[in-house]
Amino acid sequence: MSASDRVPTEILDLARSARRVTVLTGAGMSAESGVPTFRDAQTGLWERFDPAELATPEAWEDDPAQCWAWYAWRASLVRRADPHPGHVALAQWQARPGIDLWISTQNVDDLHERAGAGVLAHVHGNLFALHCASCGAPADVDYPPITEPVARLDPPGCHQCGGPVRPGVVWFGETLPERAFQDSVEAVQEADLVLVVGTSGLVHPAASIPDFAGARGVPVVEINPRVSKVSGSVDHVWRAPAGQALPALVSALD
Ligand code: BV8
Ligand code: ZN
Repeated sequence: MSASDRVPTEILDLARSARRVTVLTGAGMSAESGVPTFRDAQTGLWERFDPAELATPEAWEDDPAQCWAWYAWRASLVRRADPHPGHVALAQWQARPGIDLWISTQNVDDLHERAGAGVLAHVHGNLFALHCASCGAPADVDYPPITEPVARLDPPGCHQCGGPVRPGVVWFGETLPERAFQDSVEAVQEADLVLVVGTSGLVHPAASIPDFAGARGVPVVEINPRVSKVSGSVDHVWRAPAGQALPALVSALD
């Protein structure tokens, strides 16, 4: 079966004629690289914790050492993960002559970048952008290189004020980086095709970004093996994993 046979015809036609493509990715984009999605049950030591409770300022205030240990574990998972063919396909599409392709991701990992793609926005921040929780100074330290989950790790001290260093991610209850959100909305409004890949559509305001396409009649395609909160408001649904759908789509563009 050729690549174009594996791609739904209407989606392939849209992709072939698109010149300005905006791709919105969620945790499902990293799943086939072995980075668990937010909704997947946490494994091992972190199994009994709800990520939505750990990814909060309250969790950090209550117990910085537990929170820092969770992020050090997640950083070690990302570091051991490799971009999958879906990440590579997006980078290849982005490199095609005459194509503008913007990626806005809810993911805090760097898998898109490590596949060679440029990322317009990390709307929920970046796991590796460490900074001081007290004075905001960028930190010149890194997560400890752990290979197994550790229940508690004291966060390093800021080299400027001694305050605790935190991950550069957006916690629940924190506002999104204004620039990242606005750039993502503009990229959706200027696109002639929007792909929404691997997101449950549960977390706001990121989940509302695809809506800005619909308002202007820009076709929106969801790539997700399961139904999500965005499924009802997109134009085309492709029930397939990102690591299979995106390579099939990009290799069928010619
Ligand atoms: C905000 C960084 C203004 C951290 C994340 C009460 C108080 C305060 C706020 C709220 C409140 N109640 C509600 C809110 C708003 C809240 C929110 O939306 N809550 C939800 C849960 C109801 N939002 C916020 O707090 C945001 N800030 O609103 O500020 C404000 C301020 C104060 C008071 C009020 C308002 C900030 C939200 C950002 C949270 N940070 N990440 C970290 O990573 O540790 S969110 C985190 O979860 C991820 O970044 C991601 O965005 C989200 C998970 O969503 P998904 O990416 O969709 O992943 P998920 O696991 O859910 O789904 C995976 C999907 O992939 C599935 O559909 C699956 O089918 C699919 N899939 C699986 N495998 C594959 C696949 N798809 C393709 N291929 C595959 N192989
Ligand atoms: Zn500081």
